[in-house]
Order: sequence, then C-alpha cells, then structure tokens
Amino acid sequence: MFGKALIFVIAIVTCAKTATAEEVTLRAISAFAEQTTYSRGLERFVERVNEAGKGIVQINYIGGPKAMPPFEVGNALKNGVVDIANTTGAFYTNLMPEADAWKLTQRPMAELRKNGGYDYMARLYLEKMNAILLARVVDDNPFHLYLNKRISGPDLTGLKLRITPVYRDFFQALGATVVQTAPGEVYTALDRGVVDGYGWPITGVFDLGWNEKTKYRVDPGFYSAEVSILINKAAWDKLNDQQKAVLNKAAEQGEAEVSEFATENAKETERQAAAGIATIKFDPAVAKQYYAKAYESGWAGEIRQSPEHGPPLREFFAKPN
Ligand code: 173
Repeated sequence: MFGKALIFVIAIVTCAKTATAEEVTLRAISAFAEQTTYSRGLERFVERVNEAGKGIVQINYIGGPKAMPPFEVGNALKNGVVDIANTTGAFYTNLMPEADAWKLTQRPMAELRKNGGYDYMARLYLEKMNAILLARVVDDNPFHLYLNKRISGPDLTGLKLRITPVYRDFFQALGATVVQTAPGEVYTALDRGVVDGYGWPITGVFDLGWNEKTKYRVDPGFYSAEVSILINKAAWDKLNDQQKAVLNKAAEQGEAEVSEFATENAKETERQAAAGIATIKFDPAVAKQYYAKAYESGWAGEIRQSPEHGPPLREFFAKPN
C-alpha cells in the first residue's frame, strides 16, 4: 500500500521535472516605458507567448527604461544580455545604421517580406546585431514636428529641437539646431525651455504628459514609425521547433495588428486638438515640398551612413513616385 503511494509520488515528481526541463524562459526588455503606446506590441506578444507557451516557452518581461537606458537596448540584445528586445532602429544606429531606414518604408511589411526587402535587412540583422527581427509591431504611424513657437513656413532656423536619428537629417535640412535625447528626457527639456519642440509620432504624446508642454503640431506627418520585436540569434538557435512555433505565431499576430494604427492615429489627432494642441498647416504646395524633403533628406542620410546598403534598401522600401 505504502509502496504504491511512494511510486505514485515519485512518478509525479519525475513528470514535473521533465516538463520544467523542457520549458525555456526568455528575458525581454523594452526601449519604451512600460504600459505606454510603443511597448504595447511587446506586452501583447508576451501575453500571447506566456499563454500559448505554458510548459514550452515563457517570457520574463524585465521592463522598460527603468531597467535599461533605451539607447543601450540594441547592444544588450546583440551581446545576449537580454534575449528579446522591443526597440526602434533609431536607437541602435551605432551598431546598424541601416536599421533607421525602416522609417522610410512606403510599402507594408507583408510586401517587404515578399519583395526581398525583409530578407536583405535580415542578413544585416544577423551580421551586425546577431539578431532576428520577429515582428514589426508599429507601422502606418507618421512622425510629426511638435513646437512651442509658431512658424509660418517650413523654416526651422533658430529653433532648437529634440531629436533621435529619425529626424536629424530632415530637421537640420530645414535649418534647425538639434539635440538628441531619450523619450524619458523630453518632458524636462520642454519644461526648462531647453528645446522649442520635438519629433515624435502622432500617437503617444499623452503617455509621458508632453501635452501639458506642447502648443503646436505641424502637419503633415512624415515617414512611418517602426518598433520591432527582436530576438538574439543564439537564444533563437537554442529553441526547438515547438518553441519557435509559439514565438512565430505570436509575432505574426503582432505584425498583423499594425492595421490598428489607422484608428489610433485618428483618435490621437482629435485628442490633441481637444487638449489645446493647435495644428500648424502649410499650403498644399508647401506641404508637398515639406513631405518630399523629409524623404529626400532621410534617404540622403541613410545613403551617407551606409553607401553600400542604402541604395538597394531604397529600391525595396520606397514607392516610386
Ligand atoms: O522620437 C523617438 O524617440 C523615436 O525615434 C521613436 C521611434 C519610434 C517610435 C516612437 C519614437
């Protein structure tokens, strides 16, 4: 009687052991603050993986910039300090200048995954980042210039603007002086009058309270914001097919969800107006020039930083006009 019970207990313990031995836990970090617009894609991804991957693969979400400075995230991923990263190309141009070219895509990821553009970038991710881009979870989400001083045309001479590499070439081409900061420093920079404005997408202005310190948004928007979920190559190679399938499925779902940005963009535009952020609109002809200059200066910057890969990327990413 006793013997049978003992065997039963041993059997349970052994089973539990094999189950946990198979389950892998990956560490994930975000370059954006937890529970804000640009961490949402990763947070949904983590929920999905942890639900579907019970006993198979789990993600331990360490957090955002409180855990690691945003511009360090690319390096941490490359070196395997973390396994999964949620970040944008502009934040790791020191390692891979080409990553910032995602902002210039004028075709959906579904098309780039077929036309060779994704594959071209995938080779660079392997070489330069020791990583795989699992999903682009932000797209169809334009950037804007936000200001506290009125302008009557696209001349930014005399203005000091907060930037990341996303906006550098464009804002400088329009005459601005620029200063790079992480998102977490924008509020203080505005509050102290260190900057007259900043670049940021149409969504997320309210996340860190910048609406309180923002008078104007300049239209039109330009480019397409990119935030992606990356995985370290060595961490990926250690996974079995079942574990990879859980991650791939969650990645596919996440990339498909970028379609939600159309509604989000419209909602946030209204919310900004309701919060008293006035719109500065240029005449149609001037707006057209402004928009064209964004792409012209953006591509010129990419090609200057990567003379080898910039031109082929432009072929894959840009829409012929
Ligand atoms: O302005 C930024 O910090 C930036 O480059 C960015 C990129 C993608 C999404 C949000 C912000």
